[in-house]
Order: sequence, then C-alpha cells, then structure tokens
Amino acid sequence: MYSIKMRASRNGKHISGAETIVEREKVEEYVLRFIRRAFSHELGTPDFISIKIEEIQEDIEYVPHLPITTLECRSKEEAREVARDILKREGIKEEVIEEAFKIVERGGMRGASIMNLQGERLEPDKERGVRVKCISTSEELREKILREKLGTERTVDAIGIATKAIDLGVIAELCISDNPSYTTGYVATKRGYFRITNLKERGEPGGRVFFVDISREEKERLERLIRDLENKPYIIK
Ligand code: PML
Repeated sequence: MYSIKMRASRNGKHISGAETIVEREKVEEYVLRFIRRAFSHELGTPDFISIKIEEIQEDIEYVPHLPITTLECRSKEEAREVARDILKREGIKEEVIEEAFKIVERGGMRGASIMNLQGERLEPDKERGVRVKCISTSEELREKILREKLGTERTVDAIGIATKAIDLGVIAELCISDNPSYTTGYVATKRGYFRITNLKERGEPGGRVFFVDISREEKERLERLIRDLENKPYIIK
C-alpha cells in the first residue's frame, strides 16, 4: 500500500491538502484527483503543489467508521447549542467548550489543537497544531457517503480523521471548516459523527480541537498520542 499526500499553497500560504492510502494500481488515479483538487479550491490558485508518495511499511489499522448523523440547525446559535450538548454528554465542562470555540473562531491553524478536560492546550506548536495524517477512507465508504447523501466530499475526509482520533482515545472532536463558504461542521465522539449545519456564518474561519483526558504532567501519553495521530496508518471502512 502507498500513502499519497498533497499540499498546495500560494505565496507560502496554505490553500488545500489531502491524503490517502491506496494500492499500487490506484496511485496515478489519486495523484491526478489531488492535482485537480488543488487547482479548484475556492481559496485560490496555488503557485506551489507538493505530492509525496511513500510505500507504507507499518501494519495498517482497519477500523469501521463512526455512524454519521446530520443535525439541521437554522442558526449559528442553535448549532453551537447542539454542539455544546453533545460535548457536555462526554463530560466536557461548559468553560472548556467555550475555550475550544475561541480557538476555532480565531482560525489560522493548519492542524488541531489538543485540549485537556481542564481547558489547557497541550499541542507543542500552538500556531501549527497537530496534523492527523496517514489515513484513508475506503472507496466503498466514500461511495456510500455520497450515494446515500450522508455527507459531502468533505465528510469523506473528515470521517477518517474523526474515526482515527476517537479510536486513539480522543474523547471528542469539534471541527469547523476553514473553507469560507462551508458552514457545516461536526462534533465526533465514541457515539458518532454528528454533522451540524450552520455551525459558523459564511466567511468565518475554522479549526479543530481534540478533547483528551491527559494531564500536563503525562508527557509520554501526549507524545504517543501525537505520534499515532500523525503517523499510525489507518484505513476507515
Ligand atoms: C474541513 O476539512 O474543511 C472540515 C470538514 C467538515 C466536514 C463536515 C461535514 O461532514 O460536512
């Protein structure tokens, strides 16, 4: 199996990224798909595209996807209330949730913030955050999501990230797209992947926060989690 990673930027500013894990026969097809994706992003036309192809040496984890539910909300206020309720059910306190909303509202991070149940940010690089990599949504799951209208192409990527993070012990994820016109976000927990419409207004920034039960002192646990989020290969079925 091969990992393919794409990132595109303009004047050094990130525009889009994508990755997958595929069999040798699918490599060319995905490289083409990723190049097309890089050139059709609403944030602009890239002046730099990097494509990295690597053979995967480690064992791959095959994990079933979190069940997908869409919760239709009429306003950002209603959507945020829905998100809060799901997070509170996992034992995350109101004030910690508000800290997480501040991070996504500020935007500008390429990766995720990692926040513990005390509301402390644990990611070593607060500008960049932690990038969940080495992950692929199976072709069957992609087709099912699109055919049954469970979500969009963005859901296909995000369900991979969310399922991997929860499988690695993350309690919950809050995600709002950094794509200006994509206002559907989600909260993921072990109970499922809850798409929430209107989680932001058009044009607002976005970001990701992983909630974890790890204290500041547990450095080894944190390092292991970050290493696995970044490098452990997963295929989501
Ligand atoms: C992003 O990567 O832009 C975030 C994706 C959010 C997907 C929400 C959905 O399932 O529609």
